[in-house]
Amino acid sequence: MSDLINKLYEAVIEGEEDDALEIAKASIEAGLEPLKVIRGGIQAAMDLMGDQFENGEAFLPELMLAGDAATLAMEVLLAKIKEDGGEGADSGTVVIGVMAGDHHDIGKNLVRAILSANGFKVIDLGIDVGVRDFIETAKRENAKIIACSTLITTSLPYQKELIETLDAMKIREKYQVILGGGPVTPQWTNMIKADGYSNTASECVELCKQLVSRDLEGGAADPIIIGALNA
Ligand code: B12
Repeated sequence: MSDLINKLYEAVIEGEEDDALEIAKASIEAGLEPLKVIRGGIQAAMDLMGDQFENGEAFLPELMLAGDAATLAMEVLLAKIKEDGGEGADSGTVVIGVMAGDHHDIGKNLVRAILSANGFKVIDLGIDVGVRDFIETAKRENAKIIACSTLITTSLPYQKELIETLDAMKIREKYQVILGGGPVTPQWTNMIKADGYSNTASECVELCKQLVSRDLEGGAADPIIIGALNA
């Protein structure tokens, strides 16, 4: 792996914001592929921090510093992904957000950037988004896809509530609801009758492309599951 990616990995783990930002910029100047840098330098570091936090080897202040360093580095890499993607064809509108109670937005931001770079119009509602906000925005923006991110187990029930609310409003068939984030599994996606799941942001592009092109005239279809590591 590139030396710069290793350096970014270390800087994120150490929570060194300035270093992480400079290394991310240097990786772009060196012509490294931004997604590869994100996976090796940021996502891998965040996974390690998550494991250490769970095992009691790292604590919340360290997690926060690492999260801040990751966010800063990610911003420049996301800008590069967007720039490389250009305008692209209009693939449809996606409303994205992090479920109520959850403030983790690094993964959601990555999904947003990659979808935009691939021609989707993405309306980003940010973090801690209520069910009604998702639905009202999707109606107003004439979106076809509602993308729900969550990293904490306690926010999972809001994904179920979103689908039940669409059902109760009798507008379920108008939207393809897709799910992602750590505690989300294909089983959960099936159980709450969502329309799709992908394990990573890059797989989400294929997921959305398949969903916007599928014909639902015959009624509800099985969810599309892509890259399900935890299946
Ligand atoms: C960074 C971090 C933080 C930062 C968040 C900074 C930020 N701006 O996001 C801070 C320090 C603030 C934080 C706080 C907390 N955290 Co935290 N955090 C993490 C950590 C280490 C990394 C998350 C991350 O950014 N990963 C990198 C990104 C790129 O990956 P990702 O989010 O998984 O996204 C990818 C895919 O999931 C997918 N994806 C994501 N969203 C979507 C959406 C769709 C539609 C699709 C298709 C795909 C998709 O695509 C992405 C890219 O491929 C994780 C551990 C981990 N390994 O996940 C814990 C973790 C998520 N946190 C955890 C906890 C417990 C907390 C706190 C409750 C701690 C506390 N006691 O206060 C608080 C919660 C605050 C809140 N209300 O949200 C637990 C959650 C356990 C659980 N299952 O409920 C974890 C798993 C740590 C652990 N192992 O215990 N955290």
